[in-house]
Amino acid sequence: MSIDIRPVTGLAPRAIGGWAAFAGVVSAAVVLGVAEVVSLVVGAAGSPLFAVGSLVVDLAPPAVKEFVIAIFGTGDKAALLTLMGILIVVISAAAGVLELRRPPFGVIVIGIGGVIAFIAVITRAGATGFNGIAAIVGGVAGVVVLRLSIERLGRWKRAAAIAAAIASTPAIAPATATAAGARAGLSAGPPLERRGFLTLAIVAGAASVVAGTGARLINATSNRVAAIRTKITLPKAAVPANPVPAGATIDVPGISSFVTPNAHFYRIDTALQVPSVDPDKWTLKITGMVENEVSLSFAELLAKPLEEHLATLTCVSNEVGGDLIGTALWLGYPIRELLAKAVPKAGADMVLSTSIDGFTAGTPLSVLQDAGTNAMLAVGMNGEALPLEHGFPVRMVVPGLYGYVSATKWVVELKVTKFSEDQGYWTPRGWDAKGPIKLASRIDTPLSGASVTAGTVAIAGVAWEQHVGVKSVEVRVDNGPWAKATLADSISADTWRQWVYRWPATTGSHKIEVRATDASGSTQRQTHQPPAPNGSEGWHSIMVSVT
Ligand SMILES: Nc1nc2c(c(=O)[nH]1)N[C@H]1C(S)=C(S)[C@@H](COP(=O)(O)O)O[C@H]1N2
Ligand SMILES: [Mo]
Repeated sequence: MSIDIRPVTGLAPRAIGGWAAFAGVVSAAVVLGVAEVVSLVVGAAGSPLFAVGSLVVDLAPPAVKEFVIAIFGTGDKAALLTLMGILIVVISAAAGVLELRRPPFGVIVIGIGGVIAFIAVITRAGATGFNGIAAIVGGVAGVVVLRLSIERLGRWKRAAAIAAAIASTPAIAPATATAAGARAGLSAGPPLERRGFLTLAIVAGAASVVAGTGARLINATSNRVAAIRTKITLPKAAVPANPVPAGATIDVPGISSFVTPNAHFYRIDTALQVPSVDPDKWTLKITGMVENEVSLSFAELLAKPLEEHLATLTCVSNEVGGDLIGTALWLGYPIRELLAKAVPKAGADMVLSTSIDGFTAGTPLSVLQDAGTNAMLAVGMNGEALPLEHGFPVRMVVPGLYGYVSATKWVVELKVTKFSEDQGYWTPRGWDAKGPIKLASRIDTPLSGASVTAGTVAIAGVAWEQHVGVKSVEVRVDNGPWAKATLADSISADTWRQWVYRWPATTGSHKIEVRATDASGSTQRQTHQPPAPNGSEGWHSIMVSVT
């Protein structure tokens, strides 16, 4: 019989307990680190570290709060966080030992920690259930790491016990085993099992600390910018918009609201992480083919006579019937005024706008200079500062052009140039250099596949061709004759128009189609075109069953 016993490694029962405690602390680091990293995607509000702290503050009875403040003074927040840190280490170490001795109670303790983090996150002001995903993913990762590392620790322990037993049997004890150590029960930790445990615990722990710390710094910045944003009071518009008149809206359940609330406004961008731009550090530079380079701070922008305009924004990727469109009340400053200060040179025909995240859009210079086009450097959206994901602190809005060639969010530079020399982000990726919005119409209600009761059914929706305007909308049922829909009043060519057709519905399954005609008299064509390279085309159609 030949047994290979390599040099032994000590593993006393107390050492086992120590390693289990270490695994517990590592799993807590995994919970926090993973949650922090996931928060990069689901929003900084998902970060549990401060959420739990502030939950504790909320729940603490006033007497405790006063006691803590009395003892620690203005250092009370640092004291709270230190105390939390110590508690997390102690409890998670205990969870590790518990998982070794009484599984699955250690895992349960870590799981409860994840649940507390989840509750803390979703109960913070402004947070949503979506932000809570970070705590859930973190909790699951922590539980998995604890379970796996305790299993590996168990394997190491068993292998060490076997090796120790062999080493203490004189007959087969090889010369390499230290007899004293073996007798003390300290011996024999076969390197393979030992390494399996240590690799998992150390790699998981170190990765969580490093990635978690990095993510925490980024989340702290975006939390800080979010806090700055909520404190901004925008100036009143020097040129206010008229309130939306009653005649511009149609009261039919299910129709798109004329102004799209910010929370429901579609979002399209290439940013994995919403850029955090501190307005105090923001500047806009007008560069390129200009007589005078212009530089503008946020305070200078707010000091200008701002204008308010309602405009509908649309994405070129919107499919026929799609929802990548919304209308907002924008507050901003006309870009043509800034260009007039910069004085573009002869030959220039494009403005390449650049976002802080590197995205670019190429917009015809003539559109931005046109006094009849309300191309704006916007700071406000529906009465508040731009939401972070819609370009805070400053973005462009150009009625009549798809977003990809005009609506640069987090904009920091306007370079006056030529289409023959520069390209926006999407142009080399297969989309047209110029993107005027196409005429389109959409049925909002009933939803396709809906079942409705026979009688009068309101078919309603929106139609748009920003900056041109919509003149009429028609509806047809089952390829029958086109019937005129009733249009709401148009408040400007830059916004969509609501329409309704009251249909005498008869039982059965029916196809309903819509088409619009614009102010210049052209009607939407039936032939379907996909979004690339310059916007979708075709009639929106739905099926309904009438009972
Ligand atoms: N920085 C930046 N700005 C951008 C984009 C982007 O990817 N990055 N996408 C554009 C596109 S394609 C559209 S349709 C609009 C969408 O604006 P919204 O997200 O506010 O609706 O933003 C535009 N501005
Ligand atoms: Mo877009």
